[in-house]
Amino acid sequence: MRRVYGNIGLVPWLAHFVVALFRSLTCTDAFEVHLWPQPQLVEWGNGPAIALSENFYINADGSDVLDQAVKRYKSLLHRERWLPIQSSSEQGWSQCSYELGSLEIVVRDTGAKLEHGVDESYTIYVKGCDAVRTAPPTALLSADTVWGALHGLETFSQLVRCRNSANSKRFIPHNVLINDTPNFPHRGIILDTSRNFYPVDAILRTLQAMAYNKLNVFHWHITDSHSFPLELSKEPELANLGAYGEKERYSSSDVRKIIEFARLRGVRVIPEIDMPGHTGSWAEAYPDIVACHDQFWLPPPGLWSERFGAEPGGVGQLNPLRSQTYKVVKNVVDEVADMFSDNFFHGGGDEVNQGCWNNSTDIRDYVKGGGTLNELLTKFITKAHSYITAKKKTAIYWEDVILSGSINVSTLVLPPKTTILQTWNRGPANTKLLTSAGYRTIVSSSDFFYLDCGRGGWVGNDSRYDQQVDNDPLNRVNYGGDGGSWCAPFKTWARVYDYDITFNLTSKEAKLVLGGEVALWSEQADETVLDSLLWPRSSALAESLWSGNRGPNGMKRYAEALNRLNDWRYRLLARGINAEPLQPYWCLKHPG
Ligand code: CP6
Repeated sequence: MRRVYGNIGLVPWLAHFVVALFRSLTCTDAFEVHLWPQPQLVEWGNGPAIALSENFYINADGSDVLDQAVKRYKSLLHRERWLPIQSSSEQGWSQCSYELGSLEIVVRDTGAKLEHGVDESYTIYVKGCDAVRTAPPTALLSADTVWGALHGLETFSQLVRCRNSANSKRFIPHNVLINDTPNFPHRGIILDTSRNFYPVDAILRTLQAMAYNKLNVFHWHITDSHSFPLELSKEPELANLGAYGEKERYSSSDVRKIIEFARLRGVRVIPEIDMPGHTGSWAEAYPDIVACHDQFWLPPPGLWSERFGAEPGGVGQLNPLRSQTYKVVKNVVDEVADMFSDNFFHGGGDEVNQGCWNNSTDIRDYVKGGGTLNELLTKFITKAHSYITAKKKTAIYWEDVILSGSINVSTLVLPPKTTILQTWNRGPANTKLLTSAGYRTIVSSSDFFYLDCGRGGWVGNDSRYDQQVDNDPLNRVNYGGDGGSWCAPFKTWARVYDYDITFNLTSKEAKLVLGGEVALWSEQADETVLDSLLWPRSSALAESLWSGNRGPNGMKRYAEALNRLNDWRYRLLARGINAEPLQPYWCLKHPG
């Protein structure tokens, strides 16, 4: 990856400081626009606001992706007459006597493929309307790749606003220079479409919202124990019997549509087939290859600890001793690898549970004969990994393949260092373990990035109310025995925003952190709550991974972020994304 703007750490801060000082001496503050995520470097110039001409157009050539993006943004710019939520004063407004006729886009390499590490940088320069005002203003967006140009178009759209509610004319601020590139190449969302089904258009809407936020990875947790919603021609019975119904499944043309919609917006789609754990749904078609698939259960009687000796993990795990297992797994991996164009493939590997495997007689015999469960997991992952690499894909696994609560760590599978591991337990401690072991790492810490947390499970322990509520653990709400949003507390936007995914790492270790993903596990979610669970908290991740938004002393600037995020939330609403509010509206009307 070519880094265009080398030292992006200090330069923008110096620039911000100088520009802020300068701005305070001019009377241009009334013309405020809010950008999200905050670009690395913005220089707000000094000068009059520039109106966009009514037949404003965008000029670009060369690529299909860019042509389509130009159409979308032309229409968005035409439709969206944004007035910032907190904008009231028009003091200090002055207006350029020329209008801005067009935005010119120049892309150096229109052929760059959308893949991990592709250059996403862009530069915007709106200039003209100087004191002399002798020539019409111009706007230029330049980028190395179309993927950078897409981000630039999004930023450009956020620069455009109205002056007041009485006038729908669009304006762009004075002389603006923006130099932008992300801090982390991998910025994503995990969506679990197994516990509850999401229609295709809910996924498309999510991809559109991701593009607005410059998020670039849709990690699609397609299958799990509860349902198998993916149609596969090599294994049709998996969805025929494992999906919730005729309509609750994705056809190959649905998948193509999702991937192409995402690609046109600069978003990669990474499929996850979770295995060997979390495969109960496979048993509808193949009961013989799935251990403990009959362990879906209703409480009470029996606690999880009595059944499995641990908290619930998966119910239904592929049996690594059956040769049929590998036939099915190879068919699934081969077809999914061909369906999805991205060269990353997520092979799952989380929460493998000893108790479940012990449930199978052949596994019990194997263990009696001196075999260990770790060997079984190693055998499974090694084989499945060879199917993934045979398709020229880079495998991602959950960290559990080397660190596990229920299986002894020291003897666990050691995948090759080309593999990427995704952490979800123990916050920074596990990121440290994975990166110090030399693995490239994606951070999805459940303590910070699990968007389903704090809404689920059972009554919960609160000793103040022991007399008033029934805290009997037997009464915990059941999810069918597999996983569950049992985490607490609810993760606020500020918590997502503030988490430093490279905390306590050496610079060598930090370089192995590719980025992060927030997760929406769907035991208690479907499309009715999708937008409000994802947004604007995923926007907080988006900015944190894009520019970090850190001050010179390393601290986050919540007050500043809050204003912008409030405005961004309302702008997302206007764009059709049902993002939840951050505050009472009153606070927005009484700033400061
Ligand atoms: N499903 C799968 C889940 C979870 C995981 N994998 C999960 C575990 C704990 C919490 C939330 C979600 N429901 N397949 C873990 C990666 Cl708190």
